[in-house]
Amino acid sequence: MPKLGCMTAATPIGFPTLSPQPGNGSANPSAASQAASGEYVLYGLQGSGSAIVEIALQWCGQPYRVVQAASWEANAAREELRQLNPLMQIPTLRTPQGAVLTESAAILMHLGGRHPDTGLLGADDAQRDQILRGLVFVAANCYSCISITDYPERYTTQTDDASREAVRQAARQRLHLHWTLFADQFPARPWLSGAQPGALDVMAVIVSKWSGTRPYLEAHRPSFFALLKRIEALPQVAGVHAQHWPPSV
Ligand SMILES: N[C@@H](CCC(=O)N[C@@H](CS)C(=O)NCC(=O)O)C(=O)O
Repeated sequence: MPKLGCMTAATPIGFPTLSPQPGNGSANPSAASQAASGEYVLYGLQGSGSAIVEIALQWCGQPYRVVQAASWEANAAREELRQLNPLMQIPTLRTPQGAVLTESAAILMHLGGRHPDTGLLGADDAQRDQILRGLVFVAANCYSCISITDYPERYTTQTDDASREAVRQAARQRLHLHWTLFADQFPARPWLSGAQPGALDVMAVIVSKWSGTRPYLEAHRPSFFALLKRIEALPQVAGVHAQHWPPSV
């Protein structure tokens, strides 16, 4: 598997200290039996967008466990994921009440709304407006490009490698442009979410991990790149980040 976007890894992850861990996805109970488990159940994989939700769940002090699953990971949990989310995308989250939540931005809004004391959605209405705007910007304009760079064959009727690679490269350029527009429109004050870090910092720091975005930003928006490194080092972020992207030795 080429290391391009988020479809890169199969190492088990997600070992919060907040709840017992069941092991990997194939050993997990069925999706149906988890419905009233009293904890969040997160479908995800190392190096993927499920890191966004892990950070937020820990930030909110919510018990959860991770089911190792992804559309590209051929294990038993893959079918569970399909049942919950026919798009087969991660993160997919089952709430303690048994509801299914998909879309990382919506999950951040859910957790921030349920736990206002965490400040995930900012300290006041004006700040929240900008955080919600930023979350939708990243989901609509950046995360969506990752799907194209990972799966260019879905976005062209051409079947030859050169045509698919052309689609991938166009999406990659567009992704990098969208990040520069984001960096220019969402100033750090000193965090993307305002005086304190919050949901927009979490979304930006993870979605910028893929498809050459960080090297591009380092060259073209160095202060924004430095901000992302500061977000990575936050105590609310660093542990999950290191699990998903272990520091190279
Ligand atoms: N709109 C979704 C996108 C999620 C997404 O694209 N996840 C990737 C992993 S980082 C995925 O599961 N891709 C598999 C596929 O599309 O088959 C979100 O914002 O959460």
